[in-house]
Amino acid sequence: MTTLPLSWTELQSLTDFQIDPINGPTNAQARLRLFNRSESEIRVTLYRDNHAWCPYCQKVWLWLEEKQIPYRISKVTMFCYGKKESWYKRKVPSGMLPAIELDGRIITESDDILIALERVFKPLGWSMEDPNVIPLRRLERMLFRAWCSWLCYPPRSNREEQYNREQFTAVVAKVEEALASTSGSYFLSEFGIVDVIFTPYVERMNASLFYYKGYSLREENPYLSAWFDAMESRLTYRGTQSDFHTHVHDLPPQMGGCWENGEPQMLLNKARVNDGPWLGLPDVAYPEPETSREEALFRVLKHRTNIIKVNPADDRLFDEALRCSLTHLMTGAACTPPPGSDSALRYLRDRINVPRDMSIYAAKRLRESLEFTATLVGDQQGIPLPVPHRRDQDPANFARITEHLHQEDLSHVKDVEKNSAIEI
Ligand SMILES: N[C@@H](CCC(=O)N[C@@H](CS)C(=O)NCC(=O)O)C(=O)O
Repeated sequence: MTTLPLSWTELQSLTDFQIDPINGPTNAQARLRLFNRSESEIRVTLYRDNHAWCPYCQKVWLWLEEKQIPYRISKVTMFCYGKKESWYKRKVPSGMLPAIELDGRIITESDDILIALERVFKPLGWSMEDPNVIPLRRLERMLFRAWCSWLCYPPRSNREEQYNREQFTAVVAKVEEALASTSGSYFLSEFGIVDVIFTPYVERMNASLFYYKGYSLREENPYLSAWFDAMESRLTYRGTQSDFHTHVHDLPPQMGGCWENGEPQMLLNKARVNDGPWLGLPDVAYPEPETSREEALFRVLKHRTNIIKVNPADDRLFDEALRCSLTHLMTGAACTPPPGSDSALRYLRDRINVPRDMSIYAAKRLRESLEFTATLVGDQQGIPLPVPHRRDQDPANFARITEHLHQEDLSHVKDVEKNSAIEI
């Protein structure tokens, strides 16, 4: 027994999810952050990528949010998913992210940015150049290098794979030691700059090693586990936090490849991240907010025209299938979508991005409903996600985003084929 899909108007009445992007909690959608201060106080613009994939941008983003510095956000395209904006290349010829404009001066390189910011706005607990911080910054780079050696090069033998794993876990042991040496869960006696520096890559290591190597960083290391929990107690971190599905599919083009080891645990983890169930994965441990379904619905409603437009399926067929999934999301009732819509639903399932589109639990709930609804009519997968690039995510495909691009960059928009991406 299945129910009929609700209309868009009926669905609309089921959510009043609202956040204040400017003064409310940290969120990926804001272009202005004021923390209840006046716009005239703004001295900083942060240039970061559209999709919140860039780890070095997350570092600066988190710092500004923790310090509650009023700032503007200007979003730029990364090479792996589209054409770099020419106005940005005039400011930063390399096109690299992040950059900030501080009192009219452009600064690049995330560490230099943090040093410049702390000179003006005071450090976040400890300074980047504090003697307690410097060795921990070095340790973070050591961990990064060991992770790259294991993940980003094809091993020539099982022995080499094992060696790379041991090299990585040996550095993790040093990280555990550093965390164990303080009284709380953070790297120093309280939350501060070192936690911000470790966050982006430790989050990406947790996702990628789970998926490509069958190794669960967060579950296998008690001090890192407590550190993740402590980070998740902060609304700032939650607003920047991504999930396993997003990271494992955005990292390969950024890193030049991620190599899976084919071990049984890895294969199980990979299937779980791709096909669900997504609730219960070790990418998040704080309790699910009551608003997660309403948030997912709100975000889909806001962008539904584009979501339907970019889906490769026929618009009317997908409109109905999507309403079936959303009906399931909000009522829990099974709603059979039109025959042949299973691959279209999975196409969307695979392209929900956290935190760009919605927060982690909202995305999990939406993916579950898309998958549940698709299963009612078949097991066809969507068009696979590309690996060497992610031009399926080119923001030029999304009218709402292109409105924000500078006029001169609109010239290539009409050349972009309809068929590829979703940004919700
Ligand atoms: N050392 C630089 C590294 C920055 C970096 O590698 N940025 C990448 C993104 S994570 C980038 O802008 N790549 C060009 C692109 O993807 O468009 C820093 O710390 O800021």
